[in-house]
Amino acid sequence: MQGRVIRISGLKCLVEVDGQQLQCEIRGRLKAGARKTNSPVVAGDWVEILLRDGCGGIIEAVCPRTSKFSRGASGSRPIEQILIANLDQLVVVVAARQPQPRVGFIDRAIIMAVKGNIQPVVCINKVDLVDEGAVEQLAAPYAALGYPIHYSSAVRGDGMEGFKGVLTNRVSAIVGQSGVGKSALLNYVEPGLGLKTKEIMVRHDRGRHTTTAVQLYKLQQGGYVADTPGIKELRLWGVKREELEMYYPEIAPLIGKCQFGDCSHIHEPHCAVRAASATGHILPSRYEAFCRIAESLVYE
Ligand SMILES: Nc1nc2c(ncn2[C@@H]2O[C@H](COP(=O)(O)OP(=O)(O)O)[C@@H](O)[C@H]2O)c(=O)[nH]1
Ligand SMILES: [Mg+2]
Ligand SMILES: [Zn+2]
Repeated sequence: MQGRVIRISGLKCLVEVDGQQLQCEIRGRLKAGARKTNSPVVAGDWVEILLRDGCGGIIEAVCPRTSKFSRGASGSRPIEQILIANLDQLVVVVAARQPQPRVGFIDRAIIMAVKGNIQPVVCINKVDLVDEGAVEQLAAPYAALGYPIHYSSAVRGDGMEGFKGVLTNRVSAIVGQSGVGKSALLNYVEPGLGLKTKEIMVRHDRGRHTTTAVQLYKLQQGGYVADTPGIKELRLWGVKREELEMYYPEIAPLIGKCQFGDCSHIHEPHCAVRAASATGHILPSRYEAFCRIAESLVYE
């Protein structure tokens, strides 16, 4: 039988099979290959299960993933942590203020979505806290690049029907810094969820193993959505330093136009990217985020 993994915590796995939820265990040999990816079975996975007499089942195999949202796991060893698989879209939520938007976070989330074959969508929440001009300024770079953008206030209700529409009949995950309103947005869409807002992150072991339980919720209007709590830092995974430029649609067309073929676009003379950012063709905030992210990556 086939089912979709709804939640995984430790060795226990909740799988939806024909509309029923089933507690499953993971076959030992699936875990053996886990060292490199850390993620043999993740929420969103389609799995083959064997029913057990009595109750529950055993996950025998994981079907190939059509998309995945990953990050570099925390800790010093570089390993991939797949947060969720088989998503149609990644909704990157940013607050107009409180907390102050971090361009770097938005860019990293978009990069990991594109890399993982997922459509990124930007949602600017808490529009009730600022004037229209400020919202437009925040949205401008992403609108210019053609990413879908939504505006919302989970408190005042602006844009909430539209937000609901974005999720309908799709499999989505919501990411964003803590406090941007992810849980509040989902509670509005599906009041039955009763997600806690203002949640406090639980950190163990000096913060190295931040819990990142991801759960997929089924929506009444059709579709699934996952809340992703506790992502403070979104470390890129599997993006080489020299590849980063391809994930910036405003930089990619300039590849090959710098004086040096291996230009890093950070300090070299006659750099087409630096020139474009000096004239405003590339927005300064995006260029700064590019430089900061580039410095965190290694050449291969
Ligand atoms: N003013 C305002 N506050 C909001 C909005 N959405 C959420 N909040 C508040 O922001 C805080 C954090 O929300 P929460 O949903 O827990 O954020 P999360 O950490 O991203 O899940 C809570 O106190 C919410 O009531 C909004 O659109 N406008
Ligand atoms: Mg939350
Ligand atoms: Zn350059």
